[in-house]
Amino acid sequence: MIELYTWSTPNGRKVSILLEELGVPYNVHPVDIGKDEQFAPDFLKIAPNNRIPAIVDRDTGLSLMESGAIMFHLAQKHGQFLGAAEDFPQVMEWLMWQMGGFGPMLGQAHHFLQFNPEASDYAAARYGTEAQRLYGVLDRQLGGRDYVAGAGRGAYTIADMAIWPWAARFEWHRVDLRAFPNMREWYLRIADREAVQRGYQVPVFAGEIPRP
Ligand SMILES: N[C@@H](CCC(=O)N[C@@H](CS)C(=O)NCC(=O)O)C(=O)O
Repeated sequence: MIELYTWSTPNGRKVSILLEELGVPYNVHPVDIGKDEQFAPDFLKIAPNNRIPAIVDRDTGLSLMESGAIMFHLAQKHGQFLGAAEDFPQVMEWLMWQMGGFGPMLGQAHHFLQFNPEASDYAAARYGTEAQRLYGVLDRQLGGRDYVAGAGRGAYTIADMAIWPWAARFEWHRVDLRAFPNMREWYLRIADREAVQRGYQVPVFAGEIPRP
């Protein structure tokens, strides 16, 4: 049994989507970051970086923070969503691209474009331009493919599940997904999955998935 500590954000949804895709049982522990619950001493014991998501795997006693590490652990444990053996380096490449770029840069875009757009023209331009660049990178990767990693048209893996919840905030990034047609098709393909629809609404219903 997995204990999932999460909130309704892109990083949190990565793990709830994967758990739904795996179909494994899990208990949800909401950590409302709007109320600073991520700083509670009990949560710190599980997540030393004070951020969601985190899990405790009760089968082994392992506690883990960092969504990429959690996803890799769960996918490896259940032998799913890592693609074929020869796909593995590319799955990691795009998972790391999300962890190092598509997540952190777009997280800054949320602050400077969505929450405080008047604060700094420089910051808004910097993160707005970077968002457009990252969407362009993904759109090019998805040309002629169904999923980001894997041979041929690709395989649905944790790399897609890591990137997709961030793409679901395209409106906050001031991105018109119609300008990135390969990515839009990929986004809608994943949005149509029932497991994704369930995982998106963990731990609380947060409105319908945006459809460009
Ligand atoms: N690299 C971490 C980032 C986690 C992260 O930034 N989580 C956000 C929500 S999406 C959070 O907990 N924010 C609380 C805060 O900023 O205090 C991961 O991928 O798990």
